[in-house]
Amino acid sequence: MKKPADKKEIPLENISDIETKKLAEKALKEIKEEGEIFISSAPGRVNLIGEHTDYNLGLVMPMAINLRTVIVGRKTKNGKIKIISINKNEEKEVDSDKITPQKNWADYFLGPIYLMQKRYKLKIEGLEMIVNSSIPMGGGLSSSASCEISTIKLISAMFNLKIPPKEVAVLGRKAENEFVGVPCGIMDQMASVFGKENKSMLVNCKNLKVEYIDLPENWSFLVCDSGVKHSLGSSEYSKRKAECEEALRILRKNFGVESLSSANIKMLEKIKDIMPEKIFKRAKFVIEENQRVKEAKKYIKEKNKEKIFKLFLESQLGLKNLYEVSCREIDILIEIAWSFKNIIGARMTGGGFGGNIIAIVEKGKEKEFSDYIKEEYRTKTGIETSVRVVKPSSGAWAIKLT
Ligand code: GAF
Repeated sequence: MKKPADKKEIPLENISDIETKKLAEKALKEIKEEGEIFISSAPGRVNLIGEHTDYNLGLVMPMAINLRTVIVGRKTKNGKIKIISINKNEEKEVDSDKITPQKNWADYFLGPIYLMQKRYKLKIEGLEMIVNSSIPMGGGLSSSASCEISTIKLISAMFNLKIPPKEVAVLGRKAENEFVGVPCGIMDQMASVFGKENKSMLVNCKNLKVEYIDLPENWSFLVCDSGVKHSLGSSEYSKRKAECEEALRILRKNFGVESLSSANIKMLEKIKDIMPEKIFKRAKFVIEENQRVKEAKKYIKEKNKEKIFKLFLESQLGLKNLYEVSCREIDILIEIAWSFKNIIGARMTGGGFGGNIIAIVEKGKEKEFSDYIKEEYRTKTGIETSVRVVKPSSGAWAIKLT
């Protein structure tokens, strides 16, 4: 093995994305040997609107953001898969022919590798992967999906696999559902694969069709972290999913619909009396939220700030009162955002029970908004919020570096 001092500089000039470059520079310092080195980069996302509709085969409107998970990696011959996390300052190693869930952060990388070994009959002798991410973990900005998608892209580049983009997203979700054990929908993986600069996406989760929506140039997108992630999040997520299945069972029996997203409010009202109240509330939220995504597309195109404000507000109130996935801290943070005089729209983003809110303000108002929400949130809760301006960004990719 060569000493680090003897190592050649690895060229990064072909990488135009500044965030990736920054993350890669640090990761490359950990590569111990020269030879073929590959790099992958996958974004996190914010969901503008369409929450908890993905696993109901409905519509979502995420945008990929300029926070990314970068992996640099190389093939080895020692029969081991070694993953080094710069963020955690930890490394994990498993036998490459005996990958099983480790019940820790490594599973977001091992899951996709395991599935790819099986599906594409890959012979992996060994791998070394160094991961560096700027997506906060557990903040509802899809750090897990970005790890899965970055891994799939990296392995595809290394083994010269041409996997169609939708299959990449499906594989990422499968890894999370079956290997990590989280019953998520497909939104986050779709956003990480299909992101585009300056655009959000309208994804139909039934057929995985993606339509790109131009975002007004003078709108700025900010994420504000509530600073909490309530542990009941994952168990409540599974409960909501089961409640939606129960609502669908009753709706299907009466109207033959194939998903909650193909039902409507009239149908729901007709069977209100035979549906438990909680199940009714969950179904009402999903049906209305799906409708809001369609309206959001129209109002974004029209740059109609008042209508967007109202839609985001109704989405948030539905998440709080009907779907019951908000929490005290998010409610406070949102109320503060809504009270900012130049706000265009604000709502929680992601699964709920903490994490981040997304707020839209006009360009030039970012600092004023950030100072305002930080100060007010500190006064009301004693918690510091971190505010980040995020930009709609491109989806995942991978290349051979050397
Ligand atoms: C999480 C899940 F991973 C997504 O699939 C989605 O259901 C979201 O919560 C809620 O809209 O991010």
